[in-house]
Amino acid sequence: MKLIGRFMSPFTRRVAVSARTLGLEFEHVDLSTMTDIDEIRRYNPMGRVPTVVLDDGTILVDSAAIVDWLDEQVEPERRLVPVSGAARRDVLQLVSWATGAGDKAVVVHYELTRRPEDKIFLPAVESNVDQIRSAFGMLEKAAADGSWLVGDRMTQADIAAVIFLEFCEIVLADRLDRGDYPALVALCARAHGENPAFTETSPL
Ligand SMILES: N[C@@H](CCC(=O)N[C@@H](CS)C(=O)NCC(=O)O)C(=O)O
Repeated sequence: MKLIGRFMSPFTRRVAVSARTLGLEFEHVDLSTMTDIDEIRRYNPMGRVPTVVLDDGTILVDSAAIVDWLDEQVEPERRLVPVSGAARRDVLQLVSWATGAGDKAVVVHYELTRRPEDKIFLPAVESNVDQIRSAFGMLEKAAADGSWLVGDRMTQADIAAVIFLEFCEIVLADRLDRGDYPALVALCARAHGENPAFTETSPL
């Protein structure tokens, strides 16, 4: 399979880390929505990443649909989202806080980098940043006991929390204070220490 998108896109990076964690091979097609839009549209008419092209030519879009497909390629007990019950509910809920923060961070990033300077609307930026802080506040509470977010192994909740926090630290810079999220920062260190896919896909 091919994975289209740069690892600077946290949604693309989440797919890459998930695939590597599950031991699934992919060819990385390192295209940017800023500079390679025509090429991306050859795979995805909307020109968005991540886009996955399966070996039979099937196109998958949206990281949620893609990581769901990845999970289905492995035995139920290895899946990054537990198959049922409270653990599944909790993982999906925590992923939603993380991807919600990611959606807002992409909005802020585009507002600050893709608009003429005199058209940037700072009140909207600050309101989005507030929402991002609230989402990480929820994840910080879940991380407070110092272990994986749900159960005793890394799940999609940990992958999403780490990747979207690291993305926000890059694009929001001094608008996000990592000192406010010590448990999440510890989770990032643990994830990098136990799973090389995080460092191998680091956007920096
Ligand atoms: N909900 C989507 C969000 C993906 C997304 O926001 N991708 C951004 C890059 S990080 C993108 O393609 N931006 C270009 C555009 O939307 O036109 C997912 O989970 O895959």
